[in-house]
Amino acid sequence: MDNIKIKRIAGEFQFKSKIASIEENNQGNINSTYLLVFEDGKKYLMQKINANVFKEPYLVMRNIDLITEHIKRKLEAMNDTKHKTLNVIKTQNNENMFTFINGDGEKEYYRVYEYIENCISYDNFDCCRANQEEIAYNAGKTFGFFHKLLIDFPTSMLVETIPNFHNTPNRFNDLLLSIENNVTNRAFQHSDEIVSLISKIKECSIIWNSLGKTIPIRVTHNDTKLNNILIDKNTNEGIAVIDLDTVMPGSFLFDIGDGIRSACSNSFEDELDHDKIFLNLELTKHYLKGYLEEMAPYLEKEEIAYIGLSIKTLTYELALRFLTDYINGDTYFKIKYPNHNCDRFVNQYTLLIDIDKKLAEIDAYVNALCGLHNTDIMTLNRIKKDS
Ligand code: GN1
Ligand code: MG
Repeated sequence: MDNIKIKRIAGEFQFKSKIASIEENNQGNINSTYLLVFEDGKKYLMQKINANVFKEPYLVMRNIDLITEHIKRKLEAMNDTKHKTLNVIKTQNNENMFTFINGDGEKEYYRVYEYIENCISYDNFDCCRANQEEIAYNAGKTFGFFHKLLIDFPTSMLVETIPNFHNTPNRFNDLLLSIENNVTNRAFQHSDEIVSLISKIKECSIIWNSLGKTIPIRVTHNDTKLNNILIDKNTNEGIAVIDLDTVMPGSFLFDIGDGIRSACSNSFEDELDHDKIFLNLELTKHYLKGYLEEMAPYLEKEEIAYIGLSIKTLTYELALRFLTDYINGDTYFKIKYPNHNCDRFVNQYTLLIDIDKKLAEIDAYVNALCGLHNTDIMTLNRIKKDS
């Protein structure tokens, strides 16, 4: 998007100063993000919401308003000035989003957040080799704290802005449909892997099929990539959870599984060197320790029991999604080169095979940790009795 258009749209928001510089941020696979620096030194992030993915952007913003207000109230009550949440800048009309009608008569949706200073976000631990373990622990702790802050928020107040987002059996059906349609003639490039994916669907449907039954419905983030945490540059602590577009009713397991898949993989999501693609077990343990220190007392037995499986399931699901998008002709995820989705699929598939080999050790670690940190006697006793 050109700078003239960005400035024209920024003019719709309640800014007091003039834009000094504009820089595009390429981290996300869905929305487009621009860092705006103003002449008075203040910084903001302007985002164009991907309306192909988020069909009802106003409802996304409504969810975000509700949960950020809740988080602010909670932090205030706790006298917590360290943690932060997103702050939406209003438009001149006092709305939380601006709708722009482009030359083709289509609606484009823009919003602005205050920039949170002194923080950094990492795509994965490869970017912070020096203190990986500390950051893994802090990343788990940050999402755990996020869950804890929202534990009393009524799930019924949130709209499911992308229905079935983590419905793994549905994602599997989408893959089958893409193969059937085969619009790009790419469907049979990965037949062996597809056969293997078919063999895993039963196990990877357990969490979804238990949701609302043995697994409680919670308020969840649903996109817990490592780069969705802002980390304090000096202390390495997690300061804020960002990218709140997919906060919806879900399972904590979606967030734990996706968080570890993203953060504790040894490689970026499009790395193709097989030797580099594996789950780092040590980092996984640090991540889990951080998460469970915050959340163990609040988890149901079934949630604890499926933590290992959630890492496998969420990796499986993303492998399905990348492959489906590749076969469909790259209509969902932003790509940087023609085979990008294919490479992302191969990466997640390779990671999935590695995770499978490590599940027993992860489960044993989780069980040991929950015994140690579960301070809620009732929950602890129930876990012991049932296991
Ligand atoms: C997308 O926008 P971003 O990059 O944070 C996607 C996630 C995927 C992720 C994979 C709304 O997240 O579900 O796990 O890419 N978000 C949406 O990199 O589909
Ligand atoms: Mg996102």
